[in-house]
Amino acid sequence: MSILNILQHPDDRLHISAKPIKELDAVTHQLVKDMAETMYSASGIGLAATQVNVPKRVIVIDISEARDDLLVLINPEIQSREGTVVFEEGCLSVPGVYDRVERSEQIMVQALSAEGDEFKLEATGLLSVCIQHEIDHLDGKVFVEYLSRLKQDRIIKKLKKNQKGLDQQGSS
Ligand code: GNR
Ligand code: NI
Repeated sequence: MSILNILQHPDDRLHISAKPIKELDAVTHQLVKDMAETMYSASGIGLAATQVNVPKRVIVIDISEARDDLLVLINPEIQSREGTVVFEEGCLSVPGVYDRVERSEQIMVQALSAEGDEFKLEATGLLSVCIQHEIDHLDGKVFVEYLSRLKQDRIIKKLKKNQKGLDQQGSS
Protein backbone atom coordinates (compact mmCIF):
# COMPACT_ATOMS: atom_id res chain seq x y z
CA MET A 1 0.00 0.00 0.00
CA SER A 2 1.15 3.51 -0.57
CA ILE A 3 -0.04 7.06 -0.17
CA LEU A 4 -0.07 8.78 -3.55
CA ASN A 5 0.79 12.39 -4.31
CA ILE A 6 -2.30 14.55 -4.94
CA LEU A 7 -1.99 17.05 -7.81
CA GLN A 8 -2.75 20.64 -6.84
CA HIS A 9 -4.66 23.19 -8.87
CA PRO A 10 -3.58 24.75 -11.20
CA ASP A 11 -2.09 21.75 -13.00
CA ASP A 12 -2.71 20.80 -16.63
CA ARG A 13 -2.92 17.13 -15.63
CA LEU A 14 -6.15 17.91 -13.72
CA HIS A 15 -7.72 18.76 -17.10
CA ILE A 16 -7.08 15.42 -18.78
CA SER A 17 -10.20 13.43 -19.67
CA ALA A 18 -9.79 10.00 -18.03
CA LYS A 19 -10.07 6.74 -20.00
CA PRO A 20 -12.46 3.90 -19.06
CA ILE A 21 -11.03 0.79 -17.39
CA LYS A 22 -11.14 -2.05 -19.93
CA GLU A 23 -10.04 -4.86 -17.70
CA LEU A 24 -10.06 -5.07 -13.91
CA ASP A 25 -6.56 -6.39 -13.39
CA ALA A 26 -4.12 -6.41 -10.47
CA VAL A 27 -2.87 -2.94 -11.41
CA THR A 28 -6.38 -1.48 -11.04
CA HIS A 29 -6.91 -3.33 -7.74
CA GLN A 30 -3.69 -1.85 -6.39
CA LEU A 31 -4.74 1.60 -7.64
CA VAL A 32 -8.05 1.32 -5.76
CA LYS A 33 -6.24 0.31 -2.55
CA ASP A 34 -3.71 3.12 -2.84
CA MET A 35 -6.43 5.68 -3.65
CA ALA A 36 -8.45 4.61 -0.59
CA GLU A 37 -5.38 4.88 1.62
CA THR A 38 -4.58 8.29 0.12
CA MET A 39 -8.15 9.55 0.63
CA TYR A 40 -8.25 8.39 4.28
CA SER A 41 -4.81 9.81 4.99
CA ALA A 42 -5.86 13.18 3.53
CA SER A 43 -9.21 13.10 5.42
CA GLY A 44 -11.15 13.50 2.17
CA ILE A 45 -14.61 12.09 1.46
CA GLY A 46 -13.70 11.22 -2.13
CA LEU A 47 -10.83 10.92 -4.56
CA ALA A 48 -10.67 10.55 -8.35
CA ALA A 49 -7.74 8.80 -10.06
CA THR A 50 -7.12 11.99 -12.06
CA GLN A 51 -6.07 13.69 -8.81
CA VAL A 52 -3.25 11.16 -8.29
CA ASN A 53 -2.09 11.55 -11.89
CA VAL A 54 -3.72 8.36 -13.20
CA PRO A 55 -6.10 9.32 -16.06
CA LYS A 56 -8.42 6.33 -15.60
CA ARG A 57 -12.11 6.32 -14.63
CA VAL A 58 -11.76 5.19 -11.02
CA ILE A 59 -13.30 6.88 -7.96
CA VAL A 60 -13.22 6.10 -4.24
CA ILE A 61 -15.70 7.68 -1.80
CA ASP A 62 -16.39 7.40 1.93
CA ILE A 63 -18.87 9.86 3.39
CA SER A 64 -19.36 7.84 6.60
CA GLU A 65 -18.56 9.40 9.98
CA ALA A 66 -16.67 6.25 11.05
CA ARG A 67 -14.61 6.18 7.82
CA ASP A 68 -15.42 2.52 7.34
CA ASP A 69 -17.79 2.51 4.36
CA LEU A 70 -15.69 2.60 1.20
CA LEU A 71 -17.53 3.00 -2.10
CA VAL A 72 -15.60 2.23 -5.30
CA LEU A 73 -16.96 3.42 -8.64
CA ILE A 74 -15.29 2.27 -11.84
CA ASN A 75 -16.42 3.72 -15.19
CA PRO A 76 -19.32 5.59 -13.51
CA GLU A 77 -22.13 6.98 -15.66
CA ILE A 78 -24.87 9.29 -14.47
CA GLN A 79 -28.05 7.92 -16.03
CA SER A 80 -30.55 10.46 -14.76
CA ARG A 81 -30.72 13.61 -12.69
CA GLU A 82 -33.44 15.40 -10.75
CA GLY A 83 -33.62 18.78 -9.06
CA THR A 84 -30.84 21.14 -8.05
CA VAL A 85 -29.01 21.73 -4.80
CA VAL A 86 -26.31 24.17 -3.71
CA PHE A 87 -23.55 22.79 -1.50
CA GLU A 88 -20.37 24.26 -0.07
CA GLU A 89 -17.63 22.19 -1.71
CA GLY A 90 -13.95 21.70 -1.06
CA CYS A 91 -11.30 19.70 -2.92
CA LEU A 92 -8.07 17.98 -1.95
CA SER A 93 -6.54 19.47 -5.12
CA VAL A 94 -7.58 22.99 -4.06
CA PRO A 95 -6.60 23.06 -0.37
CA GLY A 96 -8.19 25.67 1.89
CA VAL A 97 -10.77 26.80 -0.68
CA TYR A 98 -14.49 26.26 -0.09
CA ASP A 99 -17.33 27.67 -2.13
CA ARG A 100 -20.91 27.04 -3.18
CA VAL A 101 -21.60 25.02 -6.30
CA GLU A 102 -24.95 24.08 -7.85
CA ARG A 103 -25.42 20.38 -8.64
CA SER A 104 -28.21 17.95 -9.38
CA GLU A 105 -30.01 17.04 -6.16
CA GLN A 106 -30.64 13.40 -6.98
CA ILE A 107 -28.79 11.17 -9.44
CA MET A 108 -28.94 7.60 -10.68
CA VAL A 109 -25.42 6.26 -11.26
CA GLN A 110 -24.31 3.06 -12.94
CA ALA A 111 -20.79 1.77 -12.32
CA LEU A 112 -18.62 -1.29 -11.80
CA SER A 113 -17.57 -2.30 -8.29
CA ALA A 114 -13.96 -3.13 -7.43
CA GLU A 115 -14.90 -6.76 -8.15
CA GLY A 116 -16.14 -5.83 -11.62
CA ASP A 117 -19.85 -6.23 -10.88
CA GLU A 118 -22.19 -3.72 -12.48
CA PHE A 119 -24.42 -1.90 -10.02
CA LYS A 120 -26.82 1.04 -9.90
CA LEU A 121 -27.02 3.55 -7.10
CA GLU A 122 -29.53 6.29 -6.39
CA ALA A 123 -27.80 9.09 -4.54
CA THR A 124 -29.01 12.26 -2.81
CA GLY A 125 -27.46 14.82 -0.49
CA LEU A 126 -23.72 14.76 0.17
CA LEU A 127 -23.22 11.45 -1.66
CA SER A 128 -24.85 12.83 -4.81
CA VAL A 129 -22.72 15.99 -4.66
CA CYS A 130 -19.55 13.99 -4.03
CA ILE A 131 -20.16 11.60 -6.95
CA GLN A 132 -20.76 14.55 -9.30
CA HIS A 133 -17.61 16.29 -8.00
CA GLU A 134 -15.53 13.13 -8.61
CA ILE A 135 -16.96 12.44 -12.08
CA ASP A 136 -16.10 16.05 -12.95
CA HIS A 137 -12.46 15.24 -12.03
CA LEU A 138 -12.56 12.28 -14.44
CA ASP A 139 -13.80 14.69 -17.12
CA GLY A 140 -10.94 17.08 -16.36
CA LYS A 141 -12.98 19.57 -14.39
CA VAL A 142 -12.16 21.10 -10.99
CA PHE A 143 -15.04 22.61 -8.91
CA VAL A 144 -13.54 26.12 -8.92
CA GLU A 145 -14.23 26.29 -12.66
CA TYR A 146 -17.90 26.85 -11.76
CA LEU A 147 -16.93 30.04 -9.91
CA SER A 148 -16.52 33.52 -11.43
CA ARG A 149 -13.33 34.35 -13.31
CA LEU A 150 -12.50 36.87 -10.56
CA LYS A 151 -12.78 34.22 -7.83
CA GLN A 152 -10.77 31.73 -9.90
CA ASP A 153 -7.95 34.23 -10.38
CA ARG A 154 -7.88 34.98 -6.63
CA ILE A 155 -7.81 31.26 -5.80
CA ILE A 156 -4.91 30.59 -8.17
CA LYS A 157 -2.99 33.55 -6.70
CA LYS A 158 -3.56 32.27 -3.16
CA LEU A 159 -2.57 28.68 -4.02
CA LYS A 160 0.59 29.80 -5.83
CA LYS A 161 1.54 31.95 -2.82
CA ASN A 162 0.98 29.01 -0.44
CA GLN A 163 3.02 26.76 -2.72
CA LYS A 164 5.90 29.25 -2.74
CA GLY A 165 5.85 29.34 1.07
CA LEU A 166 5.96 25.55 1.22
CA ASP A 167 8.82 25.37 -1.31
CA GLN A 168 10.84 27.83 0.79
CA GLN A 169 10.16 25.85 3.96
CA GLY A 170 11.34 22.70 2.24
CA SER A 171 14.61 24.21 1.07
CA SER A 172 15.59 25.94 4.34
O1 GNR B 1 -13.03 15.87 0.78
C1 GNR B 1 -13.81 16.40 -0.01
N1 GNR B 1 -14.90 17.05 0.48
C2 GNR B 1 -15.93 17.52 -0.31
C3 GNR B 1 -16.86 18.37 0.27
C4 GNR B 1 -17.93 18.86 -0.47
C5 GNR B 1 -18.07 18.48 -1.78
C6 GNR B 1 -17.15 17.64 -2.38
C7 GNR B 1 -16.09 17.16 -1.65
S1 GNR B 1 -14.94 16.08 -2.39
C8 GNR B 1 -13.52 16.39 -1.45
C9 GNR B 1 -12.41 15.42 -1.83
C10 GNR B 1 -12.00 15.67 -3.25
O2 GNR B 1 -11.35 16.61 -3.60
N2 GNR B 1 -12.43 14.84 -4.15
O3 GNR B 1 -12.15 15.05 -5.44
NI1 NI C 1 -11.88 17.17 -5.68
